[in-house]
Amino acid sequence: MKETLLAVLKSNRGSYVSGEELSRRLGVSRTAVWKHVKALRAEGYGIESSPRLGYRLVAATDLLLPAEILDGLLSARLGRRVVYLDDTVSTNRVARELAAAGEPEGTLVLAETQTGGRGRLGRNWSSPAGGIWLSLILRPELPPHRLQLLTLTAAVAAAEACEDTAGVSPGIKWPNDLLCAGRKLAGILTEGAAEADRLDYLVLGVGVNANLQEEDFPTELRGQATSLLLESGQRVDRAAWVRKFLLSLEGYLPAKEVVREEWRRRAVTLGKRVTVKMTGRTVEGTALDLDETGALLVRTENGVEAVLAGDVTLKSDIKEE
Ligand code: BT5
Repeated sequence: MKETLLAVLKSNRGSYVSGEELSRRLGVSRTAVWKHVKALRAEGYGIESSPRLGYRLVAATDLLLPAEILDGLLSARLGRRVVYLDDTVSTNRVARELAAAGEPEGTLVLAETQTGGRGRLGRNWSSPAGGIWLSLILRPELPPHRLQLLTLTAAVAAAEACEDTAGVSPGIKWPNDLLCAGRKLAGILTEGAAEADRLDYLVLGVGVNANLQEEDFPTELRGQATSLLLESGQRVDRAAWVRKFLLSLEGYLPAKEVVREEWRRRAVTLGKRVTVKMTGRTVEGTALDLDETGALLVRTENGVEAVLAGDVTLKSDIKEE
């Protein structure tokens, strides 16, 4: 009912629709229409009312409500079901629990804030209001050794969404960072469960600093982190960002070859001197390319090494001859 009311108001955006017409189209009393208008206002929709003219929608909500994501969503499979949470510990955690209980591919979990947002290796991810904190359930038919490609695919799709909706073109630092002039704009955390050599599910967690001001970041991140708002000077339509991300990602799945080309085009790591910290050891050398599994190829003193997981620090801007 509320959704239908919203759809009618949206299709007449800016103009009044009389209470009488709304009650006729919805098949409910005018008092019931008024109750739903109040509920929509509580969700952040700007709806003006006039005793003579009726109701009109003047401002969309700022929240990432399912109705906002679904309105204009062009992807066929991804994001068709949205689990929306005002506040949660971590959307990845919720998505993992849902996936383990049999939730199908494509379900999207979104939260306005996270109290225990996670980065890789148990690190924290700061998730104040105004960002985009999402997790997507995938059930890809990919051999486990090619899973890294999905993180890279998500990074490319996220970069495209930033370009499309905010005019911001981030670079990608292997494997999962979206950067603007060295500051972190977004990160990706891929988690999965496998049985033997078959993958049961994969949860793709994406965190984007969308409409965050410098003071929204904890002090230790200021100067290191950036947001779409800080980069473009404008607030981004977060729902449009999510829709574009889902559409781009769907187009690249299951990790098509073209992803590696798109990734290379945005890479800030290739051709640079890097230090890669892995569990237990560190590799130094020049980042050469990605291999077909998404591993980073690094030329070291001992030859070329394929790095599957690790933290990259760029040593300098010296290009490889
Ligand atoms: C990442 O880890 O970059 C993965 C971040 C994934 C977050 C999403 S949000 C939705 C979903 N639910 C979750 O619980 N997680 C996912 P990593 O490469 O380990 O980077 C973590 C490091 O980035 C931290 O140690 C901080 O230094 C820095 N950091 C933390 N919060 C940040 C933020 N909001 N913006 C920029 N940098 C941040």
